[in-house]
Amino acid sequence: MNAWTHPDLPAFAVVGRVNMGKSAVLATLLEIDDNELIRVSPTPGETTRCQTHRVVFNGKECIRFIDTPGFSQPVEAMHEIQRMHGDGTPDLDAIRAFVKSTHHTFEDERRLLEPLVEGAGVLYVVDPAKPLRDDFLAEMEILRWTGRPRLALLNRRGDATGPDEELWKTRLGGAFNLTRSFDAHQARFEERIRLLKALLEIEETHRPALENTIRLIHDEWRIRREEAAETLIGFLEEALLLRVTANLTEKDLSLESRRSRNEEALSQRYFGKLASMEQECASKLLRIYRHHLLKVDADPGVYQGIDLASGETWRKWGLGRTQLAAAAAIAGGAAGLAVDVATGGITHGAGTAFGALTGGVAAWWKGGSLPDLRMDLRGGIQLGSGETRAMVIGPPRNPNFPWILLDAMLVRYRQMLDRAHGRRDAQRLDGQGTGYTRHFPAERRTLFAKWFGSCLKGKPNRTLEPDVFHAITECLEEISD
Ligand SMILES: Nc1nc2c(ncn2[C@@H]2O[C@H](COP(=O)(O)OP(=O)(O)OP(=O)(O)O)[C@@H](O)[C@H]2O)c(=O)[nH]1
Ligand SMILES: [Mg+2]
Repeated sequence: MNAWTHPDLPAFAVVGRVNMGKSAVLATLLEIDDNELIRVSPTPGETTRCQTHRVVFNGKECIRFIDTPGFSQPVEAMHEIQRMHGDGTPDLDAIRAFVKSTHHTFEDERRLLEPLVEGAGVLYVVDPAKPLRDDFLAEMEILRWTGRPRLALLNRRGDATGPDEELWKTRLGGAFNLTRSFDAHQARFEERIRLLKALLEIEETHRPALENTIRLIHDEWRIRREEAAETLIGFLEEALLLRVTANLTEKDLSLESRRSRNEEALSQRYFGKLASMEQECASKLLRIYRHHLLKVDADPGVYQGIDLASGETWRKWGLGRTQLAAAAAIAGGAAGLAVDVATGGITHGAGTAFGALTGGVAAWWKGGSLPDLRMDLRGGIQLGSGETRAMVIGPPRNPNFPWILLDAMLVRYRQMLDRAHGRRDAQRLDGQGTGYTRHFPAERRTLFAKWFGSCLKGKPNRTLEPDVFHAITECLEEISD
């Protein structure tokens, strides 16, 4: 019975010299960032036994890959196979005899060749920046003798090219059915699909199974994008509806020093909650895309930069002033947001004059510490023995705010898609970078302006939601390219 392969399933063994990035290639291809499942490490000889990784859809295995220990003595192993075989070119039977022999000296080679003897195809990983020495040629020769379908993968580290690059290509071209590049630290979805399609080209026997697998991977990717879009909509709605409340006595409110302390504390709470919502949304995206090592940075302090006077903020995030005004105008003066844009949003002075209730917090904003939050004082709440009033603080009045929230998430989404699962270093998604909403077509801008406006007013427009969902999905697809 075969230990590594099954006649109905395409199987590929990832082979090559120790430390060439075999495990990293597999980890990126299969989106496994867990070192317990695939050990990727700068220490050579980390993978000491073959290990199967199954790709399963709906409980059914579609394709399997086998991570293998690296070649450690290829030249000696090649000579041994030739010696055992005698005259002529060794074939699969000769390799089988070598695998079954009881040499202690060639343990790695015997282990890594076992899946090939059982029928697995070959994914041979090399770093073309390395000098092409005899031991690499010996590896290629042994793999050629197996007669199995063979794909050579150039896993270049960074931009480094070596003096033997062309020679590598020539020699690989002679010993393999196909040569492709795949950067285990950079490859994204499209490159992963391209690699699978290359396997399709070399493995005739399992063509339908491979085609089906590629279809399933595409379908699953689309489902993920839809889940991500739903997550984003949920987050935006929750964030725009967010209000924090404190019950204050008349004294708390009338004494200027107490009042501003309370306002400040409440604003801090508001931004703290907002940051945890961002954190939660980004964490959900990470789960959808199977990232465990990536972490999220959500800093309540970033919104301190939401200042209408700062051209930098306008340019970096969200829509420009004219775009915003246009979006709002087309949205049909959807009260709240549109009014802000028409009257208060453009200049700081007009903004504070417009919102009578925001007067108290405007002071910090001028001082650059916190943006101008919506504030409301509701009377008549009884708390304990004394009369209290509820101080409610809501989203920043800056009409750019919803766009900035969306942009920060879209930037994180892109940062996440750019992260290859084969990497093992720490990285944080900070959402800092040039946003995308500025480039939205006018129609999409108007749609979002309407929907944001409804959320900011506390009444999310449900009838717009299908269109918003569609628009976000479309936008995530654009970002993925
Ligand atoms: N920069 C960069 N580093 C890489 C790339 N692929 C692998 N590495 C690094 O190279 C080292 C070895 O990678 P592994 O995937 O463990 O190599 P391996 O061939 O499985 O090694 P063994 O199992 O020990 O034979 C790790 O530190 C990887 O992070 C790459 O595409 N770019
Ligand atoms: Mg390994």
